[in-house]
Amino acid sequence: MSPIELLGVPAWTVSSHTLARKLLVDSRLVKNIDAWSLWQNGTVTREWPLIGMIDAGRSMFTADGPEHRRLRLKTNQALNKRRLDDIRPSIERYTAELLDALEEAGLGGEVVDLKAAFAYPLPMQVVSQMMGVDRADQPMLLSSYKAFFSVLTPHEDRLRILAELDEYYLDLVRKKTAEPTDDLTTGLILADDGGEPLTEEEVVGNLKALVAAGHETTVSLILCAVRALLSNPEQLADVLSGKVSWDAVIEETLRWDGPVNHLLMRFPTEDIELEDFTIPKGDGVVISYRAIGRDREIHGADADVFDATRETALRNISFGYGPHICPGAALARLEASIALPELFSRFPDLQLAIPVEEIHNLPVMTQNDLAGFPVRLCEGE
Ligand code: PLO
Repeated sequence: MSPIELLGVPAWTVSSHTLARKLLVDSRLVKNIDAWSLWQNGTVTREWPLIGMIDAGRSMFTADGPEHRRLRLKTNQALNKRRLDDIRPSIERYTAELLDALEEAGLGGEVVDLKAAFAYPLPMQVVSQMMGVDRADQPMLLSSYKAFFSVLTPHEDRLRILAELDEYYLDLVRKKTAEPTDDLTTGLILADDGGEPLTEEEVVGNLKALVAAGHETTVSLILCAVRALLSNPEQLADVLSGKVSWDAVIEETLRWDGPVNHLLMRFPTEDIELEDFTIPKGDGVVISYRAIGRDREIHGADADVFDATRETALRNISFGYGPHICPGAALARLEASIALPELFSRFPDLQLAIPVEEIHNLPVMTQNDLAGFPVRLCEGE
């Protein structure tokens, strides 16, 4: 537990695996921003650049307890194993289409951006299909979220983008209410299991959360796995020969270089006494997943090394833990487990076009977002 400052706002960070697991099942920590004293007393306002990460509307992302269960039920059902089997062929098709286009662009040994041409569009295509978002709207959604996450975006633009997204999702919900189709948005609208139906605001909130979380994070998972393998050729060889599984690569990437650096925020509804410290009621608590993945107590003295054969990789909690554990974890793993082997089976000689240290992150505080990923598809002359 350490004090941090988030663009001028004080909070606590949790970087220990064991403590995070303890706090993430503690019902005294809630996600509702109204439990935050700095929000209650007006110190933090809508003018704070990170406000959109916390004041995200009523949804499964911001509710707790029985309300949270009610808000999450449909999403859990839509993302279960059987439903994911249905979506697998689409993921395979999108992957193949993008790889065809990539191959064409990089045919003559030209440098191509693996992010722009492959990792970035793929998860958006998948989540759009699940949610019933038009293909034509995908570029707008991608650029809106890109600007939302960047700390360089002027805050008034960020607030405008969030308002436009709200309007977009409200329109989508009204369209699906008028003309139900076979997608999760319609599923969230229809109460077919006798429970209390979700309100329009709640459907919009869930839709926002699903589209945002469903595309942004998976881009990073795919690219960071490729980066880890290209900078560890002996491990790549073991994967390509079948000695090490793709699942192992995915889990170690989640642990070592996962998509989420920090998750904002939770608030204690009463003082929480830990062994050597008390988290005061109403303070902000950030879970720092990047540091948690490198916790030496769990992963050993070489926790900073990427090792796909590491047994403790399976213990990563990069998708969170407790009631809010990522409902899309299996979908993200499925996407990566299709995208990565397909990419390397098409381009076994894939190589970075710049030194690995020159791959940079975007100026984003909470997410592990790479700016670009220049590669050559085949061995140069
Ligand atoms: C993005 C802005 C939306 O208006 C609301 C929203 C909901 C879910 C959040 C997402 C935002 C940001 C990325 C988050 C996602 C849930 C999981 C994902 C935090 C705030 C992660 C873990 O990165």
